[in-house]
Amino acid sequence: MKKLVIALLMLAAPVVLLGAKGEGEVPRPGPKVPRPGPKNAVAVIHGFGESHVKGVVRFMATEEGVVIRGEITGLTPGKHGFHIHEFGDCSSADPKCHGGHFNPEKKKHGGPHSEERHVGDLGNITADESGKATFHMTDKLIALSGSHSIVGRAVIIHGGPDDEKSDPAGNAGPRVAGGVVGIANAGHK
Ligand SMILES: [Cu+2]
Ligand SMILES: [Zn+2]
Repeated sequence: MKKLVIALLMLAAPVVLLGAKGEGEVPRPGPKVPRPGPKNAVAVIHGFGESHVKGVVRFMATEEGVVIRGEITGLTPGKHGFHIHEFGDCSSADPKCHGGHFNPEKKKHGGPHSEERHVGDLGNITADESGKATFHMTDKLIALSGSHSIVGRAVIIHGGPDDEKSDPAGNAGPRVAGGVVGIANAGHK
C-alpha cells in the first residue's frame, strides 16, 4: 500500500509542479508592439527678424522613411542649409532658441547620405533665381515617433550652404527662417 502511495505521489508530483507554475505565473506582457505614431507632420516656416522667407514643409512617415516635401520662398538663389534643430522654439534667430542640430546619437555633423551624421542633418535645399525652393526627399533617419522623432523640434533654414562635413553645423551661416514641427491631419493633402 505504501509503495502504491509513493508511486502515485511520484506520478502526481510533476503534475502538481506544473499546476503550481501555471497558477503562480505572472502574466508576461507580449512582445512590445510599437505604438502607432503620427503619420503626418508639418512645419510652417517664417523668416526671423527682417527676413521675408516663408513656406511650408510637410513630413509623411512611410515604410521607406520620412518623405519630406516643401516649398519655401523669399530665399537668396542657391543652396541653403536645411536641418532639424533640437528645440522647437522659433521665437527668434537666437541659436539658444533652437539649439544645435538634433543629435540624439551623439554623432558628428554630416550630410543626409553621410555614414556619420546628426539625425537632423538634412543637407541643403536649393532656391531658383526667383528665390523659391521646391523640394522632395526621403530620409531614413528622422522619424515622427520614437527616439528619432522630430515632432516638437525646429526646421531651420540657413543663409548659406551646408558643406555637409564641418562639425558641428556645416558652416551654413546665419539662421534665416524656421518653423516648429507639429502633428498634421492625415487627411490633409
Ligand atoms: Cu541648422
Ligand atoms: Zn549637423
